[in-house]
Amino acid sequence: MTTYSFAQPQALTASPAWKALQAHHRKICATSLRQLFADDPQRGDRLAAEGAGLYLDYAKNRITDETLDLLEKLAEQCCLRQHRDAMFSGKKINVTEKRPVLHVALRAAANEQIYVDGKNVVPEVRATLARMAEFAEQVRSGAWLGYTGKRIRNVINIGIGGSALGPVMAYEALQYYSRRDINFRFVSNMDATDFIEATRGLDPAETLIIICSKTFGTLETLTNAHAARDWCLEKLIDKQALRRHFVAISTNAKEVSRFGIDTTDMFGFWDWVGGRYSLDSAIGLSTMIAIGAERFSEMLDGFYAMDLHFRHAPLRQNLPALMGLLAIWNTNFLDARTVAVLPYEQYLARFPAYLQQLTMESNGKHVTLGGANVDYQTGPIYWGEPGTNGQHSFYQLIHQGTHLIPCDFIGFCQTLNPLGDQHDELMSNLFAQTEALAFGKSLAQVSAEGIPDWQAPHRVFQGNRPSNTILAERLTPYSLGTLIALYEHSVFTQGVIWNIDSFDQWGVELGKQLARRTSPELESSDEPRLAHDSSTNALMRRYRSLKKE
Ligand code: G6Q
Repeated sequence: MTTYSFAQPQALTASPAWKALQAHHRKICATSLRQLFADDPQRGDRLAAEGAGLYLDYAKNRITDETLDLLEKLAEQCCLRQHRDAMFSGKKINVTEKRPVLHVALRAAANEQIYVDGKNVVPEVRATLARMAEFAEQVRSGAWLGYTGKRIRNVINIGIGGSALGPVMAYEALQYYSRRDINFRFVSNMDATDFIEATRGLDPAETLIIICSKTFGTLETLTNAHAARDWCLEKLIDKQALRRHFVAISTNAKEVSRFGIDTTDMFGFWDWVGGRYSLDSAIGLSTMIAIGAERFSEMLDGFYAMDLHFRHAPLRQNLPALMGLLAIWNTNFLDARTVAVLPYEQYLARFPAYLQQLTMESNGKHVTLGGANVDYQTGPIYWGEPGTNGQHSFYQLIHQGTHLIPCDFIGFCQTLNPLGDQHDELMSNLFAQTEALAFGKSLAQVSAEGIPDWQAPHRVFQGNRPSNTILAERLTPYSLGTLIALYEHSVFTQGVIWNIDSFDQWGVELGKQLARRTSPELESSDEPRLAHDSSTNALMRRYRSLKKE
């Protein structure tokens, strides 16, 4: 198959590869990780892969070589390779929105050619990056001044969802590399507290506001953008001032200019970039101002290196494909419903939140590309916190609870902030946790430690709990890029197997519509006739009456 086609030859669960995996699962489900490691002393070296500077240890998954063979057959049956090539060549694989999916074009090398409707998009991408770089460097150097001649000391990014989570996560992740004499703040919530707290203590004359909205029609973002305009004008008075303090990132030039931002102060992107895949586009402007154009370009190089790896590495060494297929195994055959992402790196504190959108908005779907209801689980719930903090809260459940929770541990061999032997301590916790999850502690071991019989059962760890460990040398813009692209392509791999559209988000659209209907009913001064269900009516009446008081 060389051309893109979304039609799977038969229902996934009735397909030979799926049935073979089910039979295989029945055969090996009683085999423990303890046994698998005992049977093969080389397992830890064999079940590992390296690509784009990342090392993936997947030996602590409940798999055998046969599992991998069968998962590879599943990938072939579902045409993973062909779908991947379709994405990279600009085919309209987002079928419900009839769009190509080309975040990979945002980091493609300058000499690559990727066509959308007969036009190579790479030169446009590069031209936008060059404009962003020029602007970012002006702000950083102080050449770009506010209306009253003051330097820009504060940058506020206003946007929500895909127009916020990437910028916040990347800013925090790369804070080590960022300018410390510029404050970066992020406003997304409709709750005015977000805007009020973000602007508290800031001088509008020293503030640059970046309005990020692909559609420029999102209620939260426009509301906060208007609040920001009022906040600026209260101090700066003259509307002309806004040109020195506002820029827009959008695909919608008409709405940008209707809002009052000159389109020469707008950085564009394209409808083939999904919100949650847009950090590499102009949506990353705040990141570029924070770390500079050169480091931003290193981040894009990291993404690109993982793109090349995903395209060219054989499946057994292909990190995103392996992670995606292991997620299928854990979700659909071991019946795991969630995945914990556990970065042992404080700078990645927002990485799990970023991944929640990437994974769950992409693969939280219940129908196939053809519109049929699926009869298997799709995207699991992603969640997590940095280690070691999580160890003192929810790890209890991961170790001894009744849910099976596959974990992704992420660690770096070198720290950016050396302090005594703290980094060794941190990493020893990571390694020890993966060991404890896999191998547990039996009743015999507990008793041998002299634990009294009555307490011993409480101190048993069943083990056999799967995890991946991802190691990189050091947290840099480049390694961050590889890490994000790793998950992007893992999500893609899962979506292909499940035969769903990983690139639409109709569930998000619903929220946008519903709020438009209810808000006039809350705001009107006359008692409105509410025609919701009795529960919603009662809640709204209660809110209206208490709000008056
Ligand atoms: C992401 C989603 C969604 C979107 C926000 C903001 O993939 O589409 O999270 O990013 O709803 O949309 P705008 O950028 O259009 O304001």
